Amino acid sequence: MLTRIDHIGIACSNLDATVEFYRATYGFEVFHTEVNEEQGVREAMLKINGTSDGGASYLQLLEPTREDSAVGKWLAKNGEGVHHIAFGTADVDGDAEAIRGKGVRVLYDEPRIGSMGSRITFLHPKDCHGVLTELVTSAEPPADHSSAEH
Ligand code: CMX
Ligand code: CO
Repeated sequence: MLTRIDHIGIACSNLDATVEFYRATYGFEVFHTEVNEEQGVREAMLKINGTSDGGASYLQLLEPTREDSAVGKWLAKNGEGVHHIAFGTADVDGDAEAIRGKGVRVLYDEPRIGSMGSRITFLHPKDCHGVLTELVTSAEPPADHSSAEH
């Protein structure tokens, strides 16, 4: 079950300048940065809010590390802007299979590694009314409130 907006992915040509824009304009601070060579991105995660399922919602600022990456190709064609949306789920494998069963192309046979050790997959934008859509299960399992002691 998809339970939150995990992040909005924003393609930028200069990560440091874009991070500074979000800090100076809105006061959002960098929560985490990393390079994901498989995806061809240098990225910064800005945490916007926690969510009731124990997860969080972020902005994901993405600078390509190579021109032939997904973000590099997209930037060359469109310029900077919103690149994808990502929904959070406790079960990316199950949700991806269920969505594949509805006739939507899931881009990976098995989820791959995303930000902060999460497991991610993508749905083809042409099957999602023009929106590249990512599914994410974070590395940290959501807090199990049902077993919490009071
Ligand atoms: N949003 C909406 N449409 C998109 C898109 C996007 N981000 N990227 C491509 N498209 C559209 C193009 O406009 C094009 O449409 P037209 O044929 O009408 O012009 C069509 O999809 C094909 O685009 P393309 O430029 O030829 O690109 P590819 O088919 O080579 O790749 C995609 C498209 C979605 C398969 C590729 O971007 C991909 O594999 N994405 C998933 C991985 C990814 O985005 N990684 C970076 C983020 C990492 C992270 O979030 O952690
Ligand atoms: Co993403």
